[in-house]
Parts: sequence; structure tokens; C-alpha cells
Amino acid sequence: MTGTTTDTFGAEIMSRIDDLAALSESPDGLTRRYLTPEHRQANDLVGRWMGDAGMTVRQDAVGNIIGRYEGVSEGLPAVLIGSHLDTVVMAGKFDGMLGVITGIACVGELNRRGRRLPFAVEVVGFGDEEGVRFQSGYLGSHALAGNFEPALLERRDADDISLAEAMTAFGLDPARVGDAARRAPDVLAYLELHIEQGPVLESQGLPVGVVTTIAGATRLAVSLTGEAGHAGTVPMTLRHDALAAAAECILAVERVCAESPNLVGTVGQIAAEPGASNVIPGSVRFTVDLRAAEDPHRTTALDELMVLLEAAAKRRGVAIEIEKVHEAASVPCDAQLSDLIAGAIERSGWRVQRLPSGAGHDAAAMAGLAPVGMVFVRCEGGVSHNPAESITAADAEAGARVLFQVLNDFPGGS
Ligand code: HGY
Ligand code: MN
Ligand code: MN
Repeated sequence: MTGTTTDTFGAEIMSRIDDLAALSESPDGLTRRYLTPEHRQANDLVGRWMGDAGMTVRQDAVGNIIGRYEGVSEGLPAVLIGSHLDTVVMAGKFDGMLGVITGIACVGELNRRGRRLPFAVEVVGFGDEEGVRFQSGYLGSHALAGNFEPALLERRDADDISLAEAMTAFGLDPARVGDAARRAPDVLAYLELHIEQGPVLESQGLPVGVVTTIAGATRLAVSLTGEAGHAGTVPMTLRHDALAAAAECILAVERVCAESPNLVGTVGQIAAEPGASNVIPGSVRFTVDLRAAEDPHRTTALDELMVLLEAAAKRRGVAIEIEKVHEAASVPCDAQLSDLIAGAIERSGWRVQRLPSGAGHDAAAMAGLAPVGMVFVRCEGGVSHNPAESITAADAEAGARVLFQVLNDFPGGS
């Protein structure tokens, strides 16, 4: 499809969501990690859609796919519209992809109408926001914002492949990741449309909302080393069971976070070695994901948890190593941009609902480069990071109309 009229934004978006969802590492559900063949396929497909919408297309130095629609003259500073194309494991099909596809639909509409704005518009499909493969949240957006951490290049995935090796295999040059960085004068603003991944808009009966702040997050990788032994012969009092120690740690995470309404804590990944039913686990690795809208709540809880986890390990004669693999401060969205989005929502006929995001988004990383604003779209039951994630075509349409309106309302844009 080359362009869309505003009546069919929704239909085109929903059909492209399904096309992208088919590009998965697993036949059982949607999993698409950074720098995999499926990532390459997604970049190729999204790149074609960008070209059909009248954009020039390039892949940057870290594997983000970027389309550019020139303004009234070549080379003008750009409004960036973006989100991510990578997914969690067994993901929903809207998280990230909706924002990229909606951005392309809006540019397609400008192109269909032959409209050129007094600024360029770029649509970015970030290659790695979830950080599933290398525990590297916001890698694509950090690189574009000029904040790539070189130490990440040594990070290894579950198959012991380093990020540098994966980049090389993908056709990227690890020594050139700095080339992805954009200059602040070239970027006027960053807009991201994303599913809410929570229940507020649905409870308010609204299809869209404006994001106020993006919650901060800390991710830990915890390693416990005890002593493997025979399940039948080692008395309970003589054991250094790494998995029992992990269980105590995991309940401590739950207890600390349940005691405070401002906190959420999750242990999403765990692996026990050697992993035989008749062997006392000698070593365990698990992750901790800690979030709060206000940073002091998160950092205080983190300090408390470190003490509790170390005490539990010590009591059981198990060694513990805690590595902070990702940390992002909470980020307020730009007030002016948020008011522009609120105005576009009103002009599109809906009441304005402002709400915080408990989920992280590339906008948090892009705030280091430009003012950021986010549009939330209602999702059914607030369910996300789950194959049951769903939205209606009408809500996809509503989100696209608001984003299209924001582009036209952007100062100098009408
Ligand atoms: O984890 C998050 O909040 C986001 O999905 N990366
Ligand atoms: Mn996500
Ligand atoms: Mn997301």
C-alpha cells in the first residue's frame, strides 16, 4: 500500500502488525531479539514500508532502521517518530511495533497528500529496546542519542556470543557504533506512540492518553554459588543449596516491593546448574527488575535488597555476586510537547487523560538528545508482554489521527 487516507489508518496498521508478528524466532509465539535473522527480516520489511511512504531509508551503525521524509527543503532538522522492533520472549505483537508502523502511516499520509512540512520527519525502528539478548535496555536509542556504552560490546548472550561478534555477523562494524549518534541541532523533538501496557485508559473509556513520566528501572544479574551434592546423602544442615538461597532472595524481592505502593519488583529469569533432579543445585543465576515512578523510592529499595540478598547468601554459606546490568532514571516528558499532544487529542475529539508510564520506553533514552513526548493507546485489559496483548483497529486509528495531528500542529508545521 503506498499511502492511506485517515479513514484507513487503522486497517493498514493492523494488517502490518500481523505481517511483522510473523517474523519470529519461535513457531510457538512472537520472539524477535536484537541482531537475529528475524531482526534483519523486520528491518527489510519496515524499510520497504518506509520507502513506499516516500521516505529515504537507511540502517544506522547499530542496526536501527530509519526512514526520512524531507521537509519543504532538503536537510532540515527533523521531528523523529520512533519505537522498537525487538520484542520480549513470547511477546505481544503491538509493544514497540505499533509506534513504528503508526509513524510510517502518518508519513504515508503526508506523502499521499503531497504535503511537505517546514521540518523533516524521520521514523526510527529501534533494534534493541527490550535488551532480551544482551540485557542491554535502550541500546538502539542510547546509541542514536550518543550515549552508547562501549563496555556493552563484551556483553555475551545465552549462546556465549558477544555483542561485538553479533554486530559483525549482522554486517555492522563494532568500532563504528559511534556513527549512530545524532547531533542535537538536527533533532527538533522525539515522539513515541505506544500501547499503555496498563489498565488506566480502558478504565476511563478513552482510546488515547498523554504520558507524563516514564518510570526509572534497575536491572540486576545475581549469581549464587553454593555446592553441588548428592540429593540423597547430604544432610539438610550441611547443604549450600544455591537454589534454596535464590528462593529466599526472590521472596525478599517480593516482600520489599509489596510493602511499598511505589515499587514493583520482578524476577523474570532464573537458571539453576547443573539442573538434575537428584543433584543439589551448585549455582544459580537470576535477574531482578526493580521500578518506581520516583527514583529515591527505587534506590532506597535497591540498597535494602542488596543487604537482604547478601545476608541470605551468607546464612546459607553461598557466595553471591550482584551485577547492575541496566539502570535508567525516571524521565519526565517535555511539558510543551505534552501540551501539543493534549491539544491534538482534544482536536481529535477526545477528553485528555495524562498518565505515567510504569513501563520503560525509548523516549527515556532519547530525552538526552531532544524534547520527548508520548502518546499512549488503550490496550485490552492492560495486558502486555503476553501473546494476549491486543488493541482494536479503531484505537489504532485514533492513535494515528492524534500523531498525524501533532505533526501538523508542530510549531511551523501547519
Ligand atoms: O521493560 C520495559 O518496561 C520495556 O518493555 N522495555
Ligand atoms: Mn516491552
Ligand atoms: Mn515497548
